[in-house]
Amino acid sequence: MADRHTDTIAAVATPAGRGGVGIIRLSGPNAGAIARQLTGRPVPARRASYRAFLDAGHQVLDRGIALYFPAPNSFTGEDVLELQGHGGPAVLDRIMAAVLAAGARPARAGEFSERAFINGKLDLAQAEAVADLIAADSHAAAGAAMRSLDGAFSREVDALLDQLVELRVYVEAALDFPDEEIDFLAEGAVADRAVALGKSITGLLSRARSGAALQDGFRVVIAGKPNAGKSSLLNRLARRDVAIVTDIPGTTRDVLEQSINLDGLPLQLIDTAGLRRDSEDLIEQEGMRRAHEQFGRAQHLLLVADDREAGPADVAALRSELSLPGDLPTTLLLNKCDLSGHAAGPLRAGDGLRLSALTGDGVDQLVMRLHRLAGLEGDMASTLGARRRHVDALQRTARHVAQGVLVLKETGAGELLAQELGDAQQALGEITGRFHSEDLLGAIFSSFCIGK
Ligand SMILES: Nc1nc2c(ncn2[C@@H]2O[C@H](COP(=O)(O)OP(=O)(O)OP(=O)(O)O)[C@@H](O)[C@H]2O)c(=O)[nH]1
Ligand SMILES: [Mg+2]
Repeated sequence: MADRHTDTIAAVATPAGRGGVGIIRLSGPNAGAIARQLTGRPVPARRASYRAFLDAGHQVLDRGIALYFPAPNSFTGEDVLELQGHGGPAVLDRIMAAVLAAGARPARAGEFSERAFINGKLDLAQAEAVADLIAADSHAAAGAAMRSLDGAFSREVDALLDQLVELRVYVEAALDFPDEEIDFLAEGAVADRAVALGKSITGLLSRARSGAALQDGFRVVIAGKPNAGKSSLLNRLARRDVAIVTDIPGTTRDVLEQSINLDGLPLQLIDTAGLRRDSEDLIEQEGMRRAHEQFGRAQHLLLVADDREAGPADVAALRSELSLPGDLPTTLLLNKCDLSGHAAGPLRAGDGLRLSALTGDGVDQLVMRLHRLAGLEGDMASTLGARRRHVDALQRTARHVAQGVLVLKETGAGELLAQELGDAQQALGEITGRFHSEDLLGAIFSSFCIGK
């Protein structure tokens, strides 16, 4: 366990604004003494005490409930005090001032959760799940965050970590007894175990991806030639008139971003200016430059084309004509099928879709496609709350394991496998914080809000 903190932190834990109740939370060794000072006498452990909250001159600032949770049975693992007063900014300010005058200091963003982590109350993934539960804006995201807060994700990560360590120990032990190394390599059992482990890691990776998609949203940019119907598609998916639609090519000049909840999938949908080569219009040129900027930030591109002008085989040609990035996953949408007379639905060649943004034909299939692309399919009840950080760590873990198997097969060198397994263990351990650096902690907790 890390060194105990010697200072006591305090913050208003309820959101800014007015409400029936406002809560000030304190954590640290002086919480009990501050409770006594503010309420005139000691506050008993784990019992609601109705008290007056006093300043240093014994003036009554508010009356409310004081709750005291002595260490270690508290959220942070330290002595924690909650003062539940009335939820107005001025009254909470005055209580906060009295708390600070009594010796606490204002908490930084995420500092309560950070202390809970340092004191072993939560692992990193659980601490992040606290923030994600609060941030969740769909029932599915809240459910997934709660499962991770309960430790479901961490348990799976830890189980994989145990297997990884076991395999690593086995390999290292074999290396220490070179006489037996030949047998151990020839037998192939190690490679098989590593392959099986790699599969389990990939399985968890795909579930974590779903969780991250639920949490962060799926960022999709809509692009194509002018007048293809990009803004009409945005409006259709958003189910309201977000963007201006006209029959004048070059209607959209700026980048338009819209957060929508697409049947449970949080989507960041970005409409862009139509792309064409020969524009002389400065505003339109700037619009195209901004469109290109969006490609680097998006996870998927919906390439919209007029069904009367383009066909299933034109993706490559459009890509090069419009200078679209080659590495951004892309779905071709042949729009205005009501005018072309083609039936809406999947294209026979390639994985594009035919639809009509005007009539809505084929849009349901696009919605299903987007769910699948975001990794959200099937049973949402078992989705685990996860973040992009976790996805990234699992990807690195899987890569190291796969690389280890490869070098073992190619060179037969157990040392190289051992090295890759060590790196894999390091990457996997970052998720729950079994292995962490101070930088990592700083980056994670500073994104939390104050009072958490
Ligand atoms: N018939 C038909 N018309 C459509 C369809 N989708 C869009 N349109 C029409 O096509 C014209 C252009 O639509 P927009 O949505 O503004 O096209 P855009 O791609 O955003 O155009 P820019 O912003 O200029 O690049 C409008 O008149 C729309 O009503 C469709 O599926 N069927
Ligand atoms: Mg437009």
